[in-house]
Amino acid sequence: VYMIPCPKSPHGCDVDPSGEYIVGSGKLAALIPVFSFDKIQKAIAAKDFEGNYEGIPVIKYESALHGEVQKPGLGPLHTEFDGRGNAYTSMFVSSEIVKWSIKDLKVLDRAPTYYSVGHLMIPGGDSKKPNGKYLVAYNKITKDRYLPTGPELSQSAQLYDISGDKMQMILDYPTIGEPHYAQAAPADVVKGRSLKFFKLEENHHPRVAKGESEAKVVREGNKVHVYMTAIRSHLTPDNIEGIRMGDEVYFHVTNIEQDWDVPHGFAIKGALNAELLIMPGETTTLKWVPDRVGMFPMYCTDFCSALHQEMSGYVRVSPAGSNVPLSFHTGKTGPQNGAAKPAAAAADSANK
Ligand SMILES: [Cu+2]
Repeated sequence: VYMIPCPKSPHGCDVDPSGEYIVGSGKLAALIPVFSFDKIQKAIAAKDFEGNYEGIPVIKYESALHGEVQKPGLGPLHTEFDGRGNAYTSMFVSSEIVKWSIKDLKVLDRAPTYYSVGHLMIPGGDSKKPNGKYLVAYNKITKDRYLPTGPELSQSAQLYDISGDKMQMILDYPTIGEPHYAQAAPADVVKGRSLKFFKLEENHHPRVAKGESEAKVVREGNKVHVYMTAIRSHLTPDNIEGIRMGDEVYFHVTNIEQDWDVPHGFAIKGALNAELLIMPGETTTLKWVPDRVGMFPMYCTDFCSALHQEMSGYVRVSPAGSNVPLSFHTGKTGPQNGAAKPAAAAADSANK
């Protein structure tokens, strides 16, 4: 490890696409130092140090320096690159984006931001192959920009077209927070590589129910495992009795949909941990420890169709030591003729 001095209070440290130039942005500085990786290597080999800081050698500033961008503005924070030899630095204090040439360190253009830009982003702008067509400025201060909504104001961002010599603002919009190191990529990087759903036949979850006929409720001591399926628009089973105080209930919910964009959710009233969000073909487990006797609604928590609210059911919790047998069924709301045996109930569900 080595250190290099950098004026003043360095904030962002950004490497250009070639890997040779390292931009140090001192947030209180009125210039931007650009260091050279080659020069740093040579300085280390030649032990070109100016002392050490707690045992770490400090490389001489001049020995590591490629050069300084003079009068870029005030308060440089972060730098992104367009892949055409240009760098774009956010200037917090003077509230602008400054475009400069990496090779000769000349300022080429400047565009105001509204106000006080922090991070900025060019798609792939900190990679080896930037897609240098657009730049987004993420601003920290928005006073007077939008309707006054109280002490907290919306943040703002600006989209610039940087394909020409001059930056051109093409969109100005409110955003959330000031996204830090946001990334963007051309759509075709993602398109075609996106999974639409998990194949049910490839689901090897030990508690999967691949169809409603496999749905069941199994007691193992004080642990009750519910093998549940979710499909538009019901849960199977949606009626469970015989859970007792002192039980730990595990809902293993399989979303048996095999279609794109049909996640189901699962929650039960009184669960202290998160609800589930289950992708098509996936099995996910929610642990629930009932804290009182009574009826507890359970329901899908992700809007899945116009009949979304039909995806609900009830669990009855009996007192500890109760002799209410474990039973489950689907789609029946009235009292049953005696307690259905689990196997019979499963067959019953399958026939529906
Ligand atoms: Cu649903």
